[in-house]
Amino acid sequence: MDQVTLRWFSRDLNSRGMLVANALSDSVSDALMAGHTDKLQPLFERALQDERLFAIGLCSPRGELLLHTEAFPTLSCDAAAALARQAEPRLNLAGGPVHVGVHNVMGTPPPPPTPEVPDGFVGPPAPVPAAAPVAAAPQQPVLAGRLVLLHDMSFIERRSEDTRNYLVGLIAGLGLVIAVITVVVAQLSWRGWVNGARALMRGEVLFSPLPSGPSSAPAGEALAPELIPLANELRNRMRDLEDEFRRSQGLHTEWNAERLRALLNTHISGDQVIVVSNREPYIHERTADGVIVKRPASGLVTAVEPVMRACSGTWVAHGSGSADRDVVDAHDRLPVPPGQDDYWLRRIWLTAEEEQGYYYGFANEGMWPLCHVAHVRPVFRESDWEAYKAVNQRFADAVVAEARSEDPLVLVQDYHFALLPAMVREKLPQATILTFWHIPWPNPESFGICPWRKEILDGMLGSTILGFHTRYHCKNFIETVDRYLEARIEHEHSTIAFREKETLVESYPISIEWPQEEAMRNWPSVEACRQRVTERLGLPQDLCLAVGVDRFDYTKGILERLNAVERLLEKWPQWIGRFVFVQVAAPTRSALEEYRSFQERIERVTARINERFSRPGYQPVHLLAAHHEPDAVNELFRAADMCVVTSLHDGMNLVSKEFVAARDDLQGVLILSRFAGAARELAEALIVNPYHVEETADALHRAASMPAAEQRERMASLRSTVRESNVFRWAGRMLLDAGRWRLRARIEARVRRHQAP
Ligand code: ADQ
Repeated sequence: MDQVTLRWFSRDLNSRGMLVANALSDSVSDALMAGHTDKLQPLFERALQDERLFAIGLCSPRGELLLHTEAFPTLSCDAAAALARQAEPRLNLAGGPVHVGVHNVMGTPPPPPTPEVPDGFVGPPAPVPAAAPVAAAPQQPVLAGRLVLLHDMSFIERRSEDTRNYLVGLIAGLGLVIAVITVVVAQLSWRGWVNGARALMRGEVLFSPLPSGPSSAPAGEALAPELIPLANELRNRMRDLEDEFRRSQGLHTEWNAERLRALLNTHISGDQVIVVSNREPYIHERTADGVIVKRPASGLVTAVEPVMRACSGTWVAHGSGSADRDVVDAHDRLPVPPGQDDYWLRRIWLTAEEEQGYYYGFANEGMWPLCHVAHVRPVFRESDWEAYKAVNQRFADAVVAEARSEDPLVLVQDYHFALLPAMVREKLPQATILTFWHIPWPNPESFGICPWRKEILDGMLGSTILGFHTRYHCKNFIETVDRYLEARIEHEHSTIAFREKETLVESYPISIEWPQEEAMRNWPSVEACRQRVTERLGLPQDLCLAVGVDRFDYTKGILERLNAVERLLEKWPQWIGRFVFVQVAAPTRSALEEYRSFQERIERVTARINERFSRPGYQPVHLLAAHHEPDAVNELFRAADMCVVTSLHDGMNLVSKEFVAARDDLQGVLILSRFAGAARELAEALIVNPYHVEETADALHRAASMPAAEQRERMASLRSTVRESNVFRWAGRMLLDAGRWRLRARIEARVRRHQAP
């Protein structure tokens, strides 16, 4: 029993004792005054029926123990009084402690007896002393005795024990309830934390702005409020690290127009840059409204145009527009882009026969299917070959005519000009000729079917540097040279020595120009794009929109894509009415039977699918066989839920990169053929084998059902790849190699001059 409890109970017992003493005091005082204390014994015994009263003793005012109950210990009245005065009036007995209380009992002594008057005495009344009261005054109470009350204290221990047990039980119960509540609350907030932490780990809230409201966060993945400061902190830290990394890398990571220009000024300073391609970057067409300027749907143009704007050279290309001749000067030149005049476009005019033989015939019926191995047989006609040679020579002559020095930097584009490098080299031996092959290079067996394989390889090896999109294509080319030419190959340096000249064979994955911040700010929002596209095509708003953007070319896998859409609707009928595929296809090479029949076949398959799955107000496939301006293509990319690229074979494929660049909202899924060069860089796309209809249909289903968070994660990674590996990097790496090569060539020439007798 602790001191506090004891003191508390002592006070309680004192008050109880007073009550008992008060109750007994009248009887006790009467008995004492009357001197009949023996009558008190039964009274005391009755009082002891209160279980807490242990014994009662009665003391005289002089301290003699007059009376006591049976259990009263050997305790004198003085000792009891001394104990009772203590702060803890306790007396330890064999049976346990007792509380000692001593209470005064006051009594009024009986009045003194009045003098007796004899019977019959009549006389005058006795004189009353002046001081004596008239009537008998009441007696003052005097101490009649003291009650000694001994209270059993064992009940305090019992009570204390009970209280302790009760308290322990209460605390245990409370603890249990609190624990249960804590577990429930913790469970709930832990889930929030875990989801938030997961989102953090996935980098969602680090790469994208924090969700502004519940609706903007993917279901169940809102960041717990307590994680927001952590996310901010992490994001800032990541930004710092990124900046630090960039700084530590200096200029070597970020490629942009300025850096390319700086490189041209340092490594190729004062050197003239001439680009040669079949397709011109701007086509002037005569229409009913006058002359209009069009940009062709061409990956090559998309890639090379920003380079030319950066280096202000001359671009030699076939003038194919109906109004092209009307806008050039006396030297068949005009400054472009219209209104900006960054570089010169030199147009070459071809007759219909020349175009037929060189372009449609040898290039597109021969070389294109030969290099793509897309199960369309190449056609090799002698007349086409002759035209090809003649046109290559004409372009080579134009390059030589445009050259202002004996060593210009000539950038030859694509399979239309396989012979041109050697032709230019013949006239300008000091020129640095950089040939980029935009399409794949097949294995030696496939290439071997070309009747003029040696001439083609010979012509290409006139290049100083020969670029392909991938190492795989480089390897195929080197093996092909090894098979068909007598050349010295240095695999370690990836060079081929042929006819006393060396050619470096290197991979330069092409890309797009990453959109400028300002341009991106001016883009209509994704929601606005969606609204415009759905309104224009009469589509419901809440649908899954897949898009394909290509030239109408059999290598692009448009047929395989349509088959996959059909299979999707068969296999997952829940998508009928909710999945729409929009294929934008720019007619191309329509003069060729293969292309015309391909387009007709696509139209037939589209009609078949629409017949099978159309419902009132719903048509699953929309085929837009038309050229679209870049803004319209961008709008479509931004409106879509996925972009489908299923090329059967593609050098790189820029559509996939343009789609990624368009999605600054980090949404949208890219489905990409493993046979496109881009698949080597864009690993976070859903990579498919387009020949496998089932696999492609499954990918469509997966893309259509992909959670927003996964889309964000994949898209963020894709975007950082495309942003870094942009077209300036492609051009910059080639030009750096060219610059090194030129430096080496100049040093060698100087050494030779010194050595000359
Ligand atoms: P292409 O075969 O033309 O290019 P791709 O790389 O996809 O293929 O580029 C096509 C370009 O044309 C893109 O910029 C795209 O936006 C545009 N385009 C496509 N369809 C269009 C349409 N209907 N309307 C408007 N624009 C459209 C070749 C090789 C590729 C290689 C490029 C660059 O075949 O493998 O990536 O050169 O080297």
